[in-house]
Amino acid sequence: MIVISCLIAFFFILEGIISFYHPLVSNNETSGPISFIKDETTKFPQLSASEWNMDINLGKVNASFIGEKSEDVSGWAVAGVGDVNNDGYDDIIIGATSNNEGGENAGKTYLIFGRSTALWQMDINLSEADVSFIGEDSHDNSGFAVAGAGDVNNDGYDDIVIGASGDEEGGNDAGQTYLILGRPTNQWQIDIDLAEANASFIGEDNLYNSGNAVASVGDTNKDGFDDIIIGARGSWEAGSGSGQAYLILGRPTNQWRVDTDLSEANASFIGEDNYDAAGWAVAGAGDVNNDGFADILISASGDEEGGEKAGQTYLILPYIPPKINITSPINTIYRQKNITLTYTVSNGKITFYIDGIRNTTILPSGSILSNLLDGIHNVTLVVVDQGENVYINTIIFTLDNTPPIITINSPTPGTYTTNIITLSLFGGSNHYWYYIEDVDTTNQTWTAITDRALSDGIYTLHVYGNDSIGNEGHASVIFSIDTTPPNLVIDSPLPMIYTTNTINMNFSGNADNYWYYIESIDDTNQSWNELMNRTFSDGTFILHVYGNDSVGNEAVVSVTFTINTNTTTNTQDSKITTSITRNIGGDEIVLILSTSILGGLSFIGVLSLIIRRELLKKGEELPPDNLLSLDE
Ligand SMILES: [Ca+2]
Ligand SMILES: [Ca+2]
Ligand SMILES: [Ca+2]
Ligand SMILES: [Ca+2]
Repeated sequence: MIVISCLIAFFFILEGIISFYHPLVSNNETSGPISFIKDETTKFPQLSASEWNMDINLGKVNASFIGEKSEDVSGWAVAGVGDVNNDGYDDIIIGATSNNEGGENAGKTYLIFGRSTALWQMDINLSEADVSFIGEDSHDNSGFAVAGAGDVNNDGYDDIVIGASGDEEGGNDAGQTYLILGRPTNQWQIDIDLAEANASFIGEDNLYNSGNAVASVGDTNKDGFDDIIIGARGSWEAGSGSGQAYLILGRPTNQWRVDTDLSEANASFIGEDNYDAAGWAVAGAGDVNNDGFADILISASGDEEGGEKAGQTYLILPYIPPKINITSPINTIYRQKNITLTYTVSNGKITFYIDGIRNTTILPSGSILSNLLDGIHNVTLVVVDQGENVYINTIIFTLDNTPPIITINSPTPGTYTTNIITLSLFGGSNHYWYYIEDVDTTNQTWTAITDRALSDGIYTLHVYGNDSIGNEGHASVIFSIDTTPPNLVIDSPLPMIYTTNTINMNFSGNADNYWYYIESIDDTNQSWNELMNRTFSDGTFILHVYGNDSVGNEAVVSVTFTINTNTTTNTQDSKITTSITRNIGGDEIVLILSTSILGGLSFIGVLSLIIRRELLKKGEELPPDNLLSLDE
């Protein structure tokens, strides 16, 4: 190693370079003798940042840029401007505020593109800059302040801001600031007139000196566009020389304009007192409170709160409160099981609560809330931003997938013996309609009490109802109408004269139940069964037989018969009257059979027919006077 060190020292001495750099050394230390590499195109290899030391001679650094002419004052302001041609190399800018090419002290600004180490060199004349911008008019002092603008139009190319604090478009020394948007390498050129800038901002009034300081402040409002700040140290808006600084928010390319008056800036900050010179220096502060919003630094070097020209520097912490906007669900009643959750959130960390219970997973906007039961629900989204500001948004909504319950009070299942049927309901619906199968061909409008006239038959009534959001309920009932009384036939006794005392009581027909009574004998109705015999003494009897069907329709028939066991009497000429009654169409039809019995079975008949329009009453004798004799 001693030998190697000696060789290194010897080499350095030969080059006249003593101490502040070392030659590139092959890192393949096992491959034999150390070799020294000297790049012929770069006189000075890159400086080693691991061996910084004091008093490095600027004449021995990597590159330098020399003003074009006397009194140019090049380098009055310098800045890195990021990568304005998006070639991967950051670029630099140099202001020569007193350059005269655009007029006396119009100023000029030079842009030098970044490049690989080997391509930098010392003593480059600024006339060889890649790009240059010339002040518009005499005394503009363009290049008094220069800065990278960040990416104000968010196109991937970094942008440039150049201050010309002596510009007079807005008044004597009102100042103007120019924005140059980044672009591909082949679209840059030298000697661009600043009048061709992509945007410019003109000082509000005389002596404002706007553009005396310019800076990118990053993205203060988190809209993706970097923002810039412009100082106007001479502004007298808040008093003579109070100073002012303007914030210009980034925006899309097509929204930038030249000659925008700074009174149209997005925001401005004015000095507290006369001669504060607020805006003397402006800068992006980074994010000093780590809330994600870029912060702003503005100095007022003339401020006197701490004594004459003690100065004061202001820090501004921009901030947009977090906000959640829930667009679905909304405060309404849903007739569905699944609800889509959609929302927007400005910034911050979201926590979900569904019906008051924290949801452990983050539900992205567009998620489906499923398995919700009918009822009232709420969704709460809480967002907390980096600055621990909290915003809460709660939406209450209702699910109702339950159809209304409809209860048909009338008719009830069963058989009715009336042709007028009352329809009535109990239910919670807003709107009902109904139809009766095989009767109604269209839906019928429901009214509170609806009477329907129906003939005998079997019916199915369907009732529908819906609630206010359209859930539809249905109920039905089957009922029948039977108003027809049963047919009754008295098979025995017949309307005749019996010569025996015991008579079989035999009825038939389609009645479900039969009962009877015999006038003047039975005090009460008699139950009847088949094969039932009754014994009579001689005489004439009136039998009334009743029957009904299962639903209670009742019919009655009667017969008058005679018991005569005295055969001697039969030889006498006697007149015996029997009758049989039928109920036909509501009229009582009575057949009267009058017989004259002469000598045993000989028979002379007289038939009488009477029609009466009133019902026979039980136990009432047939008045002979009422008989209409049809004696021939
Ligand atoms: Ca570049
Ligand atoms: Ca840009
Ligand atoms: Ca912005
Ligand atoms: Ca901040």
